[in-house]
Amino acid sequence: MKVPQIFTLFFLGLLLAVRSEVADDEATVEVEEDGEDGGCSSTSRKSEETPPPAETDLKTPQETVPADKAKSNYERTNQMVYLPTGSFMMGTNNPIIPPDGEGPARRVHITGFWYDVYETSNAEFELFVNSTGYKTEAEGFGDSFVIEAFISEKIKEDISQAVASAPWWLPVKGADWRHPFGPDTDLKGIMDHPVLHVSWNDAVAYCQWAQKRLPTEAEFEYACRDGKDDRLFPWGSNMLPKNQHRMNIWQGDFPNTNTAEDGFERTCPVTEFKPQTKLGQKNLIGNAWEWVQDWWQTEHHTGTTKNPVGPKQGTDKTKKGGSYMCIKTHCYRYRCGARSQNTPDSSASNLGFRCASNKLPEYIAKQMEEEKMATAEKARKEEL
Ligand SMILES: *[C@@H]1O[C@H](CO)[C@@H](O)[C@H](O)[C@H]1NC(C)=O
Ligand SMILES: [Ca+2]
Ligand SMILES: [Ca+2]
Repeated sequence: MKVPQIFTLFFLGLLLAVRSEVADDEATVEVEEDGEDGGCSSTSRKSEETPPPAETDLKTPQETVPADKAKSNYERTNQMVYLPTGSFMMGTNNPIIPPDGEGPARRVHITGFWYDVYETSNAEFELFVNSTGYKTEAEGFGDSFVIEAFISEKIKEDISQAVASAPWWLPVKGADWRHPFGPDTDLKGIMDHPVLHVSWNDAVAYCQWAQKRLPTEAEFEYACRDGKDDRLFPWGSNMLPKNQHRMNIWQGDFPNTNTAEDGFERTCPVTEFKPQTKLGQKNLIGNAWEWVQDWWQTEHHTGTTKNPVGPKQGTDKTKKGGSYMCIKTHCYRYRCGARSQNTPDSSASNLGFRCASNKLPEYIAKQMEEEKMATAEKARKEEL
C-alpha cells in the first residue's frame, strides 16, 4: 500500500463507525471498526524503490528441473481438489469494511477448476528454488516487511524507518522467505508452514513452474463461500463452531499481546486445522494472506459475470483470506468477502499464496493416485 493510500484508508476508517449485524442461523456478529487500520494488511514497497539488480547466478534453462521431475526431501503438500462448475454471490451487501470494496453482492459463474488443498509451504517453495535457482524479489531488494513483535531486539536497533499508520510493520534488511522474521531467523521446524515474503511476481513464477496458475479473486471466493449465501466464513458465520478453532488468527491485544488461543502465535503448518471447506481445503482464511491474479479495484458492477478476472490494469494486486495477524479490532479480514491489496513487488511476513489450474497437472494426478494406493495398502495391512 502506498503511503497516501494508507492515510486515505486511515481517515476513512476514522469516519467510519461501522456497526454491522449479520444474521445467521448460527450466530449474530457485531462489529465496531475502531478506525485503526493496517493491522494484518501489510504495507507495500514504494514505487520509486529501485528494482532488484539483475541476477547472475541463476540456473540456465538446461539446468532447471521441471516440476514433474523434481523430487522433494519432504512430504508433498501440492495436492489439488476439483471445484465443479457453478455460480455464487460474490461480495456482500453488508460490507464490514466498505472502503475495501466488499460490496455489492453480485452473481458470478465459475467454470470448474482445480485448486490447491494447502497454502504453498516452505518445503514446496524450496523445491521450486532448488529446481530453478529462482531468487525472490525480497532477496533482490535486500529487505522485506516484518511485524515488530517478532523481530529480535538486536535487529530492531538498526531500524529507524517505520510505517506511519501501521507502526508495527518494519522493513527488515535480510528478511526473506528463508529468514521470515529477520536475518537471525530460519526455517528450522517450519518447512511445512506457508512460505512468506513472496511477492505477487514470485507467486506467479512458482505456479508457472508447478504447471499451475494463480486463482482469480472470484475463484478464491467461490471456494471460500463453499455453497453458502453471505456467510462470514466457509463453514458459516459462527467463528468458533462447537467452541473449536477452525483457523489461525490473532487473539489478545494487537499488536502487544498474542495469547495464541488457537494454538499458534505465528504461522501454523499448512495441514493444520480441520478442513475449512467440504472439499477439504485448509487455511483459506487465516494463517497466510493469499495472492490472487486480479488487479485491485474497489468499484464493482452488480451485473452477472462469468469467470471475472478483474480490471485490465492497475497498481496493486489483490490478496484474500487474512492472516495469523488478523484480529477483529485491527483487521477483520479473515472473512470470505474481505479483501486487501499490495503492489506486485511487495512482500511481508504474513503474505503467501496457493495455486489453481484449469487441468490437473499429470504429475500431480499420478502422485495423488500413488498416495491413494499407499493409504489403502496401509489400511489393509492394519486390518490384518
Ligand atoms: C533443496 O536442496 C538442499 C540442498 O541440497 C536440500 O538440503 C533440501 O532438502 C532440498 N529441498 C527440498 C524441498 O527437497
Ligand atoms: Ca494464532
Ligand atoms: Ca490463508
